[in-house]
Amino acid sequence: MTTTMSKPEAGPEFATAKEKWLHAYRQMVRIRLFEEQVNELYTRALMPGLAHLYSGEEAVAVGVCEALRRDDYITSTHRGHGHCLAKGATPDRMFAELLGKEAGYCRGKGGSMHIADPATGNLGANAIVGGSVGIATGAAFTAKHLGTDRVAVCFFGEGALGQGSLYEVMNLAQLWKLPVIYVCENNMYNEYTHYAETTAGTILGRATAFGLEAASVDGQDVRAVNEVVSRLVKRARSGGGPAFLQCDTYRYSGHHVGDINREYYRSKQEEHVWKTERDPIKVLSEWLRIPVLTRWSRTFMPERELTFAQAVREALAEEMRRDSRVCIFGEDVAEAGTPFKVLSGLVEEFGSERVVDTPISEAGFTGVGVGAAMTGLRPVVDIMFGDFITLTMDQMVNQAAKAHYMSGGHWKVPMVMRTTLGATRRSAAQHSQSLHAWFSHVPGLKVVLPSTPYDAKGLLKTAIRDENPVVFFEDKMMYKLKGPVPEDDYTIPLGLADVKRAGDDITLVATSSMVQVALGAAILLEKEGISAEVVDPRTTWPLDEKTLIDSAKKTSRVIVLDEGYGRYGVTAELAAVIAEGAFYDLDAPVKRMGAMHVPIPFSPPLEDVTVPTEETVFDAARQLCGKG
Ligand SMILES: Cc1ncc(C[n+]2csc(CCOP(=O)(O)OP(=O)(O)O)c2C)c(N)n1
Ligand SMILES: [Mg+2]
Repeated sequence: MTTTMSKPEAGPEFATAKEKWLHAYRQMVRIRLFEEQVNELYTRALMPGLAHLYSGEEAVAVGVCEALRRDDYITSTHRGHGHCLAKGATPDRMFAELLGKEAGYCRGKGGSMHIADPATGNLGANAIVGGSVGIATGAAFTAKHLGTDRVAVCFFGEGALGQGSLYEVMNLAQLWKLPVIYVCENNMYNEYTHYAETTAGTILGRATAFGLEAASVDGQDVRAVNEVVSRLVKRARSGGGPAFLQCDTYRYSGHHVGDINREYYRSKQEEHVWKTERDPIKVLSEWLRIPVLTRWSRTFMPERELTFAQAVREALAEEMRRDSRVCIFGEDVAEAGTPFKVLSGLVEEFGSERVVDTPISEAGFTGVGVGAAMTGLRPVVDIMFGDFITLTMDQMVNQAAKAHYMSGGHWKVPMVMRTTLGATRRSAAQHSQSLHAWFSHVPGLKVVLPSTPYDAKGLLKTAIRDENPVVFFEDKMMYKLKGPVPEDDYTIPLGLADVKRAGDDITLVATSSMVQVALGAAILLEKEGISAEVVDPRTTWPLDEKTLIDSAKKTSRVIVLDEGYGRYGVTAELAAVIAEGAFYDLDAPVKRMGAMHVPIPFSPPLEDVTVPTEETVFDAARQLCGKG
């Protein structure tokens, strides 16, 4: 039977059902081939940053976007190439973006995880899990408010079910009858953790609780996805309100390209079944009775010194052995040992009762950490990227930091938050920030910034033994840095600066990763006859003002370096302390060097100029010493 099908407004018209599904087939193959190219570029080290491949999930993006008009909105995720292409983006500009080029969709400033394309209604991919649920809901609000019949689709992985903001916006969307469809791509894994371990109750139950129209569908069957989404879109366009769609699907490769195959969380057998029996392209080709056109992705394999990561792990292991109250909460901290592998091996020794994998619920598990600390445990809460501390702010600032003082000293909160800072991984602005100044600003929190493996071990052990909250920032670029670390049970007091190199002509006060930069600059300066002293405060609070001021008085010239933003940041505070304490001994104003006041760009050449380097510090120091 021949039926006339049409893609709503601005899309191609299809004379027959077969034509429509051939078009969908091509769209899926296009996405698959695109991802294969990404994989190839990446494995040949031609692509910066990280990419999360969509291979295996094509039927969801294509099934959904084929039910949308070009002017409808979508928001996407870190695994977003398929969404962008299905909504109408072109591969050339996508590749340009992935390579950090001016010709890319975001002029190279966003990269793989942040592609946005206003021309096709794509409000943007987002590297924060659950980060775009508000944006999609807001777009639906605009559509309704302006009297248009546009709808918004919010794509997210089942990992985002752990984020409270999803429930806040679903409540609003239902109360206000907004034309938004929440599409949950359930590929069963939150990185390396099965969703059954992170999801209480049912997925759909979370939407029906708010009265949303809710459905689930085989996400490998593009026709089934398209049919149900078309119904939900029609309903939303005509004022029927929001809906929630669970699409069961599977990702074929590692969590991101280049990720080693981690067999402990899913078996080769499971992968094989999905790839051979449930492949979305195969499913449709069988229905169309055409041969499968795509080639399949290849397998993605691509005195005692310790690394910084090993030193952190050793500190944790020693403290966990010493004190059974010490436990770890966080995303993928157990078998995976975190994406940076910092915690590898701990769950094997201490068990999953003490090394606890959590849902992607930073606010939730940080809050649990605060309560557990108040009632007798000593939790170490792991926030994978420092950028995600934004999600924990109330728990840290209003709860953890206040409990001791506001209870008249009754409560103690012996909790450590470990997280990362630092740019230069081509990870773009939501995975590159150094936000330690925020916590340094809050009385009740101590803030630690280790710069060597030795300091990392000694400071972390002290932090875990502290009776109140400590935030411990690790620069992710330093995890592989090697240095001497004693096997002994040593600790380093918080609030004690360290002179990392003695000098006479200029003081470089530097924190975290900037200590290594300052030491490199000091070697360059030495060749110019300038003797630089490098002072590392090690903690921004408590702050060892005396060591800083004494060094400034000795050398009379100071540069303060920190990877956080220069404006209103740590450098401002340190410079003020030195100016107040050593004013009459200074021969020049204190110079500050930090990250430029821009979101950290994805594009490698742009990213490279946003943070101080050995060369820029060298130039600044020469100038300050009158040799520039
Ligand atoms: C708020 C936040 N927490 C943690 C992460 C680190 N992270 C990136 S992807 C990911 C897993 C996401 O799982 P899911 O939502 O199911 O998407 P999938 O990768 O399976 O497509 C995690 C934990 C993040 N990007 N954002
Ligand atoms: Mg998932």
